[in-house]
Amino acid sequence: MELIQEIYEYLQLGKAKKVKALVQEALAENLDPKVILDEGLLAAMMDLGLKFKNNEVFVAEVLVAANAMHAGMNVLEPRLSAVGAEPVGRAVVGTVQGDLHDIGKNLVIMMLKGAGIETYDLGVDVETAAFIDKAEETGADIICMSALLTTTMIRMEECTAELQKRGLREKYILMVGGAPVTESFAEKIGADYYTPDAMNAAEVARKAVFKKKKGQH
Ligand code: B12
Repeated sequence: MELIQEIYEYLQLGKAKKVKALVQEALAENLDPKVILDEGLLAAMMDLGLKFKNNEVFVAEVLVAANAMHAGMNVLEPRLSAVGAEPVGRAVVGTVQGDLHDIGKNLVIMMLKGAGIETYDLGVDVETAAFIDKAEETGADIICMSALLTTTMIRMEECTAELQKRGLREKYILMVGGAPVTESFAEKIGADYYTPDAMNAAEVARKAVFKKKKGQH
């Protein structure tokens, strides 16, 4: 069976060790890391998501698949995040309070690192104030918030309000994303940028930091 197809199938079965080994094998065979990610790991996770939505699989199965996804992503990370010497900028990244989904957030981190942006991973279930506190502490340029639940997206709006309250709104580039988030939602809550995927997030973040450094934020 083709390696990418095997990665796809073993990920859905939640076989972390096997997925890890297959991703290593695929890299050894010089397959493009981006293809391994998109057509193997991500395609499997998205299709499993559909099955979950249709009640064809249970949370437990999605959870073991997510573990397998992490195992594969850990192998890919060094290849996707080849960082230059001097960071372009800094970002704090986390999943909002009440939300435990971290696969997308981890991908955003990988891609930001790849774009030369130093990242601080706040993890999941992060209180709004903690995003801002960490940004202040680390001298970050960007705050990146990820949400996968319609019930937790509200935390992003809380962040714009809290930044305003602290007189810091202009100091930070606020980026939001995650499956339920849309461009119009981002606009409505006063965030600076939304992108539908991690690849674009890195590009947009890079450009936004350059603009900010030129005083155009
Ligand atoms: C995996 C998964 C889980 C795993 C999470 C494991 C983990 N470690 O992350 C587990 C099993 C724990 C889980 C639990 C739950 N889940 Co869930 N889960 C999913 C699933 C199948 C895939 C999510 C995922 O990882 N996608 C792959 C990543 C790569 O995509 P992504 O996160 O969207 O990220 C990309 C972009 O959005 C973007 N991006 C992401 N973040 C950011 C941030 C910024 C700043 C930017 C710019 C871009 C960006 O870049 C990423 C890469 O390109 C989705 C289905 C789906 N289609 O989304 C449901 C889904 C999100 N879950 C759902 C639900 C309901 C739940 C539970 C409530 C289920 C339950 N009954 O317990 C719990 C909630 C737990 C909690 N409090 O968070 C619903 C949400 C419905 C809704 N509208 O709110 C979904 C949509 C499934 C469904 N259709 O019903 N889940």
